Amino acid sequence: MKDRNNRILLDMEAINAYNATPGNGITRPTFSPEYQGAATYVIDELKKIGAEITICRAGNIRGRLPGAEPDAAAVMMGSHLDSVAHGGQFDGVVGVVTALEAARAIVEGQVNHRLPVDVVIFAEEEGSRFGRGLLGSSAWTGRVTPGQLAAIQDAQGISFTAAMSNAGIEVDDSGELKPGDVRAMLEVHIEQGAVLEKHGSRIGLVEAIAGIRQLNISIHGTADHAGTTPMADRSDPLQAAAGIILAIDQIAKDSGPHTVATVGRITCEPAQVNVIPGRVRFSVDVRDSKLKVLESAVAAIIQCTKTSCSEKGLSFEIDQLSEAEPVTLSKNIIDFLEKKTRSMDVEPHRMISGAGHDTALLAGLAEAGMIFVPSRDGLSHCPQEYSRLEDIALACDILLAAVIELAA
Ligand code: HGY
Ligand code: MN
Ligand code: MN
Repeated sequence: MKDRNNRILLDMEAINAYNATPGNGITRPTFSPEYQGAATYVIDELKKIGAEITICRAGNIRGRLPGAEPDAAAVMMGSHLDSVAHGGQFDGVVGVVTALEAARAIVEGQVNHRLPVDVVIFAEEEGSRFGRGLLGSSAWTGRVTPGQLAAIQDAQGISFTAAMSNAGIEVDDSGELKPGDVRAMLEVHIEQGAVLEKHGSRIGLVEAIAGIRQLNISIHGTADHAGTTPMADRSDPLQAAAGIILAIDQIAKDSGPHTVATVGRITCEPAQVNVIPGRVRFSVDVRDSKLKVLESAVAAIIQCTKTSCSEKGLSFEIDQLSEAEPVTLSKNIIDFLEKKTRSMDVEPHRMISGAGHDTALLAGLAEAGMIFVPSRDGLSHCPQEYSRLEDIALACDILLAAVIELAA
């Protein structure tokens, strides 16, 4: 097996050994002991090749190869190590290990590069611990202020900054990334869908990343006795929620060919078999690559909630958990990556990403591109997630060739 393939495999195995749910998918919440173990492994590997490590106030890790002009705008590559609960072994990890391996190749090959080359690990990409996705990259690019970051808490009431200090993380770069700091951002990621497989392509080049709105809808009724309360006398928020959730499915189908909406979490209080619920809360994740379509789908969901609750005499609140605008990635970078891919006798497939990525935030201040590898059966965010090592290694070769040329 090619040395590169072998090292990528060993890196992925080493990272995924840090897992809170062995045998039941990967669970690696940001700043958890498992996360710290995985991050420390990558940091140690970066230190072995002489990279300078800094950690910013939002927990993003950067390993820098300074280059001939260490103060110039850097070529950045990387992804994330946090996971959803019971997720897969490849989401985020593939982008980190290919960046690590490309950095090794640059150092071992004594490649002269003018610009700094950064390997980055973005914190809290999934939002699984602190409830807001793309949090590390949003804070690093100034979309989340230090005050907002300090106020964000996990389900146990531990704040983001307290969780960092509890994990013993020392911040040594409180700066925000500014235009001019980054020459380009490249991220390798699994596709997490079935488009590449359907097209028989080994490599996807992302033209746009879908926008996301994540909401939390709370509906308040009256908890009451399940046996003595006639149906006509009930204020049952779960009945309203059920109707809204069904309507959300139809709203997405009616909004646009690529619109998707998901209710992934629902809680019912007091959650007793013989008690009519008093309160129901559920999440809504809405996405589309066109801002107008996304916004009209969200507006329709809000209107549906208003109408349903007023008809039933129920009160409600809607909180926005997170938002990311749809982003078009750099045509220059896509053309450039396409040329690099074709030089390796592989025909890439241009596509939209339905999944959100940290690269969307970096695209606001630098030319950005994403290289996708196929996901078997399109599965992701589940233990069955799988991508072929040879596709990951190919993506690494393309990443390496691109970074060497961009940093020259
Ligand atoms: O939810 C997403 O799109 C990504 O996996 N965080
Ligand atoms: Mn991911
Ligand atoms: Mn993910």
